[in-house]
Amino acid sequence: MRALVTGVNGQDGSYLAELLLAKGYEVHGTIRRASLPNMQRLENITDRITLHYADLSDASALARVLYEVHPDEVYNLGALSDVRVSFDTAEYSGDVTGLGCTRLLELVRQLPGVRFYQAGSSEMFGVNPDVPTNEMSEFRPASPYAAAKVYAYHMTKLYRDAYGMFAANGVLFNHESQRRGVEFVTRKITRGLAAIVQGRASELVLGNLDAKRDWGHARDYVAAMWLMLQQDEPGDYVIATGETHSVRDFLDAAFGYADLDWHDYVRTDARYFRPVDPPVLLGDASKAHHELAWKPEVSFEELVREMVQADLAG
Ligand code: NAP
Ligand code: G4F
Repeated sequence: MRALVTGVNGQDGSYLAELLLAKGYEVHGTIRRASLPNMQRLENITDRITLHYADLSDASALARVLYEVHPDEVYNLGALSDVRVSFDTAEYSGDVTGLGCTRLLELVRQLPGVRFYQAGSSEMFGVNPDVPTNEMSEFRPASPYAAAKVYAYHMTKLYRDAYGMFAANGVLFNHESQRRGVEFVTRKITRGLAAIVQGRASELVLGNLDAKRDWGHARDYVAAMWLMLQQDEPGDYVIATGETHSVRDFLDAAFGYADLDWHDYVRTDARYFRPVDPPVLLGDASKAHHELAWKPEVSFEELVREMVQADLAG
C-alpha cells in the first residue's frame, strides 16, 4: 500500500506517517520550503519516507506529486491550522484550508480507486450550544478557519455522492501531544511551565481561560483516520474523548505536576483573545466506537503529564 500525506511534517502528519510505516506502507508526504529547518517531527523516519514539495494553493504541483506517486490512500492534513491567525489571513485560509481540498479531490477523481481522507475539525461546530455534538449536529463555524473546513467537508461529501469516490471526513476534536505546535494553548502552557521551573521565565501570558475543549492524544486520533479508510463504505466520523475541560483545568493539572499554583504566574492579555471563540466543544464519538471499533486510549491526566514531562526534559 502507498499513501500520500499532505502536511506530513505537522503534528498529525508525523504520527500518521509512523503508523503507516509500522503497517508496511510506502509513505510519501508533501512539505513546503521553509527558511529554517522544520522537519524535527520527522527526525526518526526521514530516511524511510519520500518528501515532495507542494503547496495546497498550487494545483500543478499537487498534480505532479499525485501522478508521480499514484497512491492508494490520500490523507489531506495540510492546513493553516491556527484558528486565531485565520482571522488575520481569512482569504489565504479559504484558499489553502478550503479550496486546497477541492484541488486534491479534482485530481484524485481522475485516479480511480484512490481513497481520500479530509481532516475536518470540531471547530466546524463552533458556537453550537447543543453539546455533545455528533455527525448529525449543526455546523455554526465561528472563524475563517472553521468556515473553510466546513466548505472542505461539504466538497468531500459531494465528491463521494456525485462521483462515487471513497472520500471520508474525520471531524476531530482537539488532540495534542509533545509534538503539538508551540502556539496552541496546551503546548504553550507546558513549555511555559518548563521555562518557569527552569528559571527562564517568570510569567505566562494567555487569553480566554474559560474556554472548554475536548482534548485527546494525537496518536489515538491518527489511528482513527486510518480506520476510516479501511471501511467497506466511506463515511463521516466524529472523533472525541467525550470529556471537556477548561483552559483553567489544564493549568491546574500541568502546574500541579510541578507543585506550583498557576495563579502566581499566569496573566491574561487581550492579544490572545479571539473576535469569536466557541465557549465549549464536546464530542460524541459513538458512531466511531461502533463502526470503527475506535476508542481513545490516553486520558486527559495522562496527556497533560506526558506533555509536562517532555517539556521539562527537553
Ligand atoms: P499542524 O501541526 O499545524 O500541521 C499542519 C500542516 O499543514 C503542516 O505540515 C504545515 O506545513 C501544512 N501546511 C500549512 N499550510 C500549507 C499549505 N499552504 N500547503 C501545504 N501544506 C500546508 O496541524 P495538525 O495539528 O497536525 O493538524 C493536522 C490537520 O488536522 C490540519 O488540517 C488541522 O486543521 C486538522 N485538525 C487538527 C486538530 C488538532 O487538534 N490537532 C483537530 C481537528 C482538525 P508547514 O510546517 O510548512 O507550515
Ligand atoms: O489551542 P488552541 O489554539 O486550539 P483551537 O483554537 O481549539 O484549535 C485547535 O483545535 C481545533 C479542533 O477543535 C483544530 F481544528 C485547530 O486546527 C487547532 O488544532 O485554543 C484552544 C482554546 C481556545 O478557546 C483559545 O481561545 O484555548 C484558548 N486560549 C486561551 N489562551 C488560547 C490561549 N489559545 C492559544 N492558542 N493561545 C493562548 O494564549
